[in-house]
Amino acid sequence: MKAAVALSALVTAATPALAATYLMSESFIGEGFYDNFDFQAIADPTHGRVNYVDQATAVAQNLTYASSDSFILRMDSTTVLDPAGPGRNSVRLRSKNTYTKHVAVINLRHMPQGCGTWPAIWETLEATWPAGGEVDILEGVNDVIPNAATLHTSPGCTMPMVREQLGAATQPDCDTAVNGNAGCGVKFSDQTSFGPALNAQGGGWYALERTDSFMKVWYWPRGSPNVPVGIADRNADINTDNWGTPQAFFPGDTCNIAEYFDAHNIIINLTLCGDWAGATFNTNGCAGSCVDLANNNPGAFTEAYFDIANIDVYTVQ
Ligand SMILES: *[C@@H]1O[C@H](CO)[C@@H](O)[C@H](O)[C@H]1NC(C)=O
Ligand SMILES: CC(=O)N[C@H]1CO[C@H](CO)[C@@H](O)[C@@H]1O
Repeated sequence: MKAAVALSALVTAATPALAATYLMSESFIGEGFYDNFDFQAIADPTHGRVNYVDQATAVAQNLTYASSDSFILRMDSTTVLDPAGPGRNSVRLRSKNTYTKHVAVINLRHMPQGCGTWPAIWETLEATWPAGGEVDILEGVNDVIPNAATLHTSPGCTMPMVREQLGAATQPDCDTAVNGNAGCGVKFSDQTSFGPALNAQGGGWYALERTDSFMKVWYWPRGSPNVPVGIADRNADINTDNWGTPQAFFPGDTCNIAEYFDAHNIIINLTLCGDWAGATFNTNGCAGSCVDLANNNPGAFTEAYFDIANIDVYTVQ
């Protein structure tokens, strides 16, 4: 194994022509989220105990809040719900723009935590799902660590189980019709990549690089000595070749990335219970009923919020 790693390092060093330099094309900070994302007041497709509200409601109830250096997105944590009525108010945002080849850097200070919560930052084109593919950058339920990054596709896109990444592949087939839409996931090696541990250290950075021949997802904890040059300073240009081994690497050898993935929106959503968080609530160590908690214990959701410092999008220009 050691020889193989050394060889690939040599190959990389010998091919500077492939250097992946990107320029910042968009940057979302504070109020910028209102200009560049739509609020989706839709029924939760995953049957969660939430009620996605529109922008006016979110602002009026302070479920979203923008300052000069922060954007907060949370679910309601004060209301006891009528069990026969709609779910807990929450927010689902979708970027106005779509992206193909790009790098998205997400600087998170805090992510939603708590039993029953199911937060996600991901990319897809909902109109053509699953034909246009789905890339989950940050997703999980019930505070279970670590984070997993996952692709979901139409039939015919697979990943080798062993590849050059820090995380561990969970299964090879990205097809949504296989294994109950588990997708071809990669569990991160860093246990601080999700939930309370992420929040305790002040968050960190997630980055997705999408090209026509591969995807990579990196994660760097706040304060890590490995945060690449240009990330914390938000440089106008970045070179992903200098970022080291990613947590998740999705090569294109047995999955034609350009064919399986359309131009994607960035989506940020926060649901409760439902198809995943509800189904695994007890096995994930949460007591009682997820829906009872969601209805009757608003105080259980005071930590169920994203605090996003910025999302920067880089493209090849
Ligand atoms: C809205 O939320 C922000 C961020 O959590 C907080 O600083 C502010 O005080 C809240 N405003 C109101 C009116 O509660
Ligand atoms: C409720 C909701 O919109 N859930 C979506 C959140 O994000 C994941 C992707 O990680 C989707 O699969 C869910 O449908």
